[in-house]
Amino acid sequence: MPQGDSLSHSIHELFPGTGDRVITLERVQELNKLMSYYRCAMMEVVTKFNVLNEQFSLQFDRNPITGIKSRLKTITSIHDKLERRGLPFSLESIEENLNDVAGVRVICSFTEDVHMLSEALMQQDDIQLLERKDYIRSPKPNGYRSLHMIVSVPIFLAHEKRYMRVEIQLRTLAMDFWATLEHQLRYKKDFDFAESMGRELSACAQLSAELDERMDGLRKLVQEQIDQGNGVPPEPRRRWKDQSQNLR
Ligand code: 0O2
Repeated sequence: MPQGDSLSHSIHELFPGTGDRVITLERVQELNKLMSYYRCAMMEVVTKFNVLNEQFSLQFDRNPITGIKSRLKTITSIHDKLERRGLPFSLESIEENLNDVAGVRVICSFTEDVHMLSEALMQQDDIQLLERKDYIRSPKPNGYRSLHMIVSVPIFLAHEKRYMRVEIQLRTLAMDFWATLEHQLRYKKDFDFAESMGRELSACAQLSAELDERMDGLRKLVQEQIDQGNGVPPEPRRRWKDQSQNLR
């Protein structure tokens, strides 16, 4: 096999699903660079949420965030999404047409935390909101609930400041439980999802919404008690180190 062919072959192996388009080494390097910019933007957003969580936990003695997940779309999935939309697979096209190459999912304790965190994030003056979809106030017909935001966030490189788009999904534990299982069930291959199963899933979404409402109600009651001075002062928090000493 001539050298050029073998290079092109191995690059296609590296990025399966990119069809028979010619991919040069230079293009691969540019693509890697773009993906690393998205990774940096994702890290910026994750840090912003970690800082908010830290500050909130100091101020109110509880964590509004129970977990943060982040992911970069794979090259194959970027390629497929552009192809489905009839758009070219190029660096410009990726940046112009895709909002979800970098994704951050923030799992919150309570529904109120979702809205509080999204507002706190948007108050930061380096971040721009490009799109906001509130599937909590207006759930999708199948029952899916989450708050989605597309933001543009600056990353500071050695000689350049660059704005990158990041998709943020904020949801409660109950919303995440439903969405994760729904995704697993719905995306099983070679399986036709019956209408009755769709109705059952939607009923489960309703249950999870009720669970959130009741937990929000409990949280408000606890807060009222604390505000009235009926709270028992919390025991000083022990660190893992202290507890292991007790075990000895
Ligand atoms: P993955 O693997 O999570 O990335 P677009 O973002 O342009 O493709 P749209 O419809 O404008 O399209 O986006 P939308 O409604 O903001 O939803 C995009 C993402 O939200 C999805 O990404 C899912 O992560 C999540 N989502 C939306 N609807 C549902 C749903 O009904 N069930 C579940 N479980 N998740 C949902 P991807 O690309 O589908 O997947």
